[in-house]
Amino acid sequence: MATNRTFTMLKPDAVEKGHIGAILEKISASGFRIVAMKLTQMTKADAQAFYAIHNERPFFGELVEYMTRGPIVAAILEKDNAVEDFRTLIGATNPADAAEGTIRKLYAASIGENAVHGSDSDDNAAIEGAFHFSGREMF
Ligand code: DAT
Ligand code: MG
Repeated sequence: MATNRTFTMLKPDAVEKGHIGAILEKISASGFRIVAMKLTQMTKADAQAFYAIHNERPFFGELVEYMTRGPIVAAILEKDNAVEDFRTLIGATNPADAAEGTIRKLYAASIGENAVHGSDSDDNAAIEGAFHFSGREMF
């Protein structure tokens, strides 16, 4: 059964450039309710585990370096059809291919540093949310 939650990270580049407020404003204006949220920094082991599905890819080392170089904003978001609607809001993985008005089109520099994460399935939304938050941190 489809759930109504997704998981997101505002990645280190978005935090470094001061885009937290603008991105959260866009997320809220698009009808997502914040269920959980914190500023945190992933360790190398965290990033390797979170992105384990990509560990054979040529960009894996760079991805781990990037995701651990500074703080991120981790959040769980609630909305009808949350996973799919949030993927639409963030746009394509490569900002060069992202639709006008999407978060990646507005704020991402490159495919490697693409500003924001969005879960790609309901199962992964639950796994990724639980990776970052305990039950007492979800509201
Ligand atoms: P998404 O974040 O859109 O779900 P993904 O799951 O395929 O994309 O990849 C995870 C992250 O890995 C992505 O946000 C940025 C990085 N990445 C993906 N493809 C890449 C590539 N060809 N070169 C560099 N980094 C890449
Ligand atoms: Mg993905």
